[in-house]
Amino acid sequence: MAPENTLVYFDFTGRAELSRLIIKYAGEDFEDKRINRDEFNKTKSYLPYNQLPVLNIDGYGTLAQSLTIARYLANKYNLAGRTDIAKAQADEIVDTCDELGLSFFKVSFTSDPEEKKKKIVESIPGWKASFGNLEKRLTERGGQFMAGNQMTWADLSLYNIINTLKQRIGDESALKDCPKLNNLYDRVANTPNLKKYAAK
Ligand SMILES: N[C@@H](CCC(=O)N[C@@H](CS)C(=O)NCC(=O)O)C(=O)O
Repeated sequence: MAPENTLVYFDFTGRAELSRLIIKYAGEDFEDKRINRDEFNKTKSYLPYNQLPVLNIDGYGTLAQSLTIARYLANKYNLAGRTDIAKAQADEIVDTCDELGLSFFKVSFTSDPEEKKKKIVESIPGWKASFGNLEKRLTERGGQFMAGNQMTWADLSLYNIINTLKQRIGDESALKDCPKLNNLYDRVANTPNLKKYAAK
């Protein structure tokens, strides 16, 4: 049977990766459609906000906005949090990681490591403190999961931002004093579905 959902984005992690991780973690089948600039330019005017990502949902149509898509998928696959408070806790972490991700994205095209370091320090105020703050939040919430004492999309969002830090920024010093974040990252990375996905 053809996959029910098609997630459309460019061929990089960016604003689609959290949704990809949710779907992969849940072990669901979906089409991970990655298009190039030319294809994008041809379809742009048909997109709700002329931007990607979009999720084409069988029987509904097109859903836009990366965090809306990810939240929809988290709810669908029981990864949004069980209570109102757990959901809000998860949203808080996702928003924090999203903000960090945007700021990382802006500097990640600089290839010279020294130049990149300079840009990070100049343009991302308190970027190291952000990981310290997340470590503190995780500790306050029991040290195991970011929200509601169970795995949620907030943990996947943390995994995603740490991957961005490792792969695009190449400076992991911000995680030096964050044992709980590192431990959570390892637990998420070692889940069978995500291990398989990362190996690809
Ligand atoms: N708020 C939107 C932003 C989407 C966005 O900025 N998409 C970019 C790619 S990361 C895009 O489609 N750029 C192409 C363009 O605007 O021409 C979201 O979170 O989905």
